[in-house]
Amino acid sequence: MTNADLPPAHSSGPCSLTRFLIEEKRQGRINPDLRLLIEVVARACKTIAVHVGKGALGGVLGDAGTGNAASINVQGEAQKKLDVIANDVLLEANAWGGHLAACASEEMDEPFPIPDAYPRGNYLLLFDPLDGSSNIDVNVSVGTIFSVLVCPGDAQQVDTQSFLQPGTAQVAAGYCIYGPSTMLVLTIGHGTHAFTLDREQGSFVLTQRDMRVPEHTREFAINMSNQRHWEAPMQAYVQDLLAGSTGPRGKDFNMRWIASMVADVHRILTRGGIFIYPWDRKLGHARPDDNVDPTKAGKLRLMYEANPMSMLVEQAGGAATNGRERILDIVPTHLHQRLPVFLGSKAEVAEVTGCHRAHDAAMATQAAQA
Ligand code: P6P
Repeated sequence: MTNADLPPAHSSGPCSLTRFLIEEKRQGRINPDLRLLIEVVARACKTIAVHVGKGALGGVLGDAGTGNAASINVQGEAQKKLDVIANDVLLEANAWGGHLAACASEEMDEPFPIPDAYPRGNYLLLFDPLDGSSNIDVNVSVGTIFSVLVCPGDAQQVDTQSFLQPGTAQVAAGYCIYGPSTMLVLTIGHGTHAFTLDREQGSFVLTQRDMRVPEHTREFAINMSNQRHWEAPMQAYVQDLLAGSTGPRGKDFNMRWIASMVADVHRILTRGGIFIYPWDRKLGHARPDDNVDPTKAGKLRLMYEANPMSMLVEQAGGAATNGRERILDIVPTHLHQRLPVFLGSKAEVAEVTGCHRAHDAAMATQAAQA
């Protein structure tokens, strides 16, 4: 831990998440309800970490559903038992505090309004309760991703439309990664900060204040098995990476792909890199410019994966686009909308986005001359 990671000089000893949030409140950066929301989500993540950590001993591995009937979520994906457990933990933890109007989850078709038995607050919580859950059965890091919006209008009238706000409207975002250590990475719009769970004390402790993504990188993260399904600018960009120092980029690149967005993004926040899940035709995705079906324009989801991760990365000095435009500027039309994702080191995101924009411009010129 370097001095930069230590709490402000006037306070001695480790800085817990609670102390950090109180200091942010003193700076006028957070109000009591949002502070409560973040503490509740952090506590729910500690509960999820216990379930994940039990592995086979907890009887929580494998698919949800009974007998041969798999449980399929709104994404058309087979749910893992831990997907359902994590979702339930987050819903129960947030139901009674009075800070939320409603929740929305990757695992639920429709938003979950706070039950009438409890008071409602002005915040909306969106989450992917257990991202990368296909990795659980092989003991690879997974995580919880969350995003916080303000409920527009009357909390008693909350509906799906209430959630359809651009990523720039987020007031907080974060993830909890269940890895060799359990870490909470959080932004409330004033930098991106990392907290490590002290398992003896049961509290998250600030271990990295103001994470920074290096502007340049030699490391890319992508699932290369989809290469034949990509559009032309993506093919050309990756070919240049693979050509290394003998090609137009003039430097060699390394590749990583954990297939758990939280783990790949955490590496990028820690040491730089670019994370890419581009549009591809493999799963019947509509073309990025077709907009025929916003739920098919990519694999990753906008509201509870791309938006929170983009806020965290931008707050750490990185960038995030869908190959054409800034992710946080996208106005959503569907709660479970998907999109291509390019995020990480700012110069590398600019490079690949430039490739896509140049391709589009050339196609437009060609069409105009036809
Ligand atoms: P693939 C996990 O299912 C996830 O949504 C992300 O966490 C991850 O980056 C991606 O999908 C992995 O996708 O096609 O490589 O399995």
